[in-house]
This record gives sequence, C-alpha cells and structure tokens, in this order.
Amino acid sequence: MPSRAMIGLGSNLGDRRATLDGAVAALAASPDIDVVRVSGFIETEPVGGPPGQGPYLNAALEVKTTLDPLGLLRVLQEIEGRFGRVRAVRWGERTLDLDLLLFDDLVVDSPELTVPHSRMTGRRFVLEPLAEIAPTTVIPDTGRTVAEWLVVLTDQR
Ligand code: A4P
Ligand code: MG
Repeated sequence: MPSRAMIGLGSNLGDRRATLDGAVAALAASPDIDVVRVSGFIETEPVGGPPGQGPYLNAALEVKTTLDPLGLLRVLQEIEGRFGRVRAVRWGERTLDLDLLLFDDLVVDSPELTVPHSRMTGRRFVLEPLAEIAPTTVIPDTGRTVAEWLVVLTDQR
C-alpha cells in the first residue's frame, strides 16, 4: 500500500509561479511519487527571517508514495537543490522550500525529520492551502483536523 503525504511549497525569490509549477512537475515525474491534488497558489507576507524579504507564493499538495518518510524528504531536498536553493539564513528568502507536512498518521521525531512539521499548526501560509485540499485530515498527536486548526488560528487574531 502506498502512503499518503502532504507537502508544503513556498517561494519568495525569482519567478515564484514558474518555480512552484516546476516543483509540482518534478514531483510528478519522480518514479515513486504520484501527485494526487494541488492547492491554489496564495500570496503571503513573510513570517520570521530578516526584514526586507518579498512576499511568498505558497501552496500545498497531496502525494501517494511508496517511499518512506526519509526517502521522500531526500527527494524534496534534491528538488529544492535543482531549483537553486542555497541554505544560508534560517527562514531567509529562498527560491524553493519544500516541507514534509504529514505522512499518513505517522509521528516522526528524529534529528533530520519532524513529522507533523513542527510549526504547521500555527502558520496560516501552511494551513490555508492545506485546508483547500485536505480539510478533514487529522493532524496526528493533536486530535484536530486541518480545518479545525485553521479556525483556531483565525480565532486567535
Ligand atoms: N526538517 C525536519 N523536519 C522536516 C520536515 N517535516 N520537512 C529538517 C522538511 N524539512 C524538515 O530546513 C532545515 C532542516 O529541517 C532540514 O535540514 C531538514 O532535515 P531547511 O528547509 O533547510 O531550512 P528552512 O526552511 O530555512 O528552515 P525551516 O525551519 O524548515 O523553516 P520553515 O519552517 O520551513 O519556514 N513565510 C511565508 N509567508 N511563507 C513561507 O513559506 N517559510 C519559512 C520557512 C519562513 N517564513 C515563511 C515561509
Ligand atoms: Mg524548510
């Protein structure tokens, strides 16, 4: 049985739309990955990082994969590299950021990989596109769905 994983995409440098389209195409072309659904692309203000960064384009997608979580993370990192991602400043501007948000109902906590992504429940730029494609998916260890976390975030403001 393949696994179901949710991936967050972000870009705030260069031709952001072309980069996100290219990343989706690269994932779809990966032998062990099927792209099931892609959210719309939304423009968001940068959260954290140095001042003066441009706005992000963010999206989320659902894949089916026969890879394990670390195998999928390596594919995401390889694709980030292909799009010219240079890791310089944490939360600094980037051509492409691919985060593994959810992987089945697994909880992973290793030095290389934390799933569910550790900051996802507090981030509108993650939850909004994810709620478009997977509103009823429960975020493991939290007892709430993606749509419920989005409401919590909205109520906090
Ligand atoms: N890592 C651990 N768990 C994961 C996971 N679930 N998915 C490790 C992906 N990577 C994971 O990530 C650093 C390390 O996290 C990796 O080596 C991997 O082994 P990185 O992508 O190299 O660095 P980063 O992205 O700068 O840091 P980080 O902590 O991943 O940042 P975030 O949380 O991804 O936030 N504002 C808006 N509006 N939109 C955005 O997309 N993105 C960020 C980055 C900040 N502000 C933003 C946005
Ligand atoms: Mg990242």
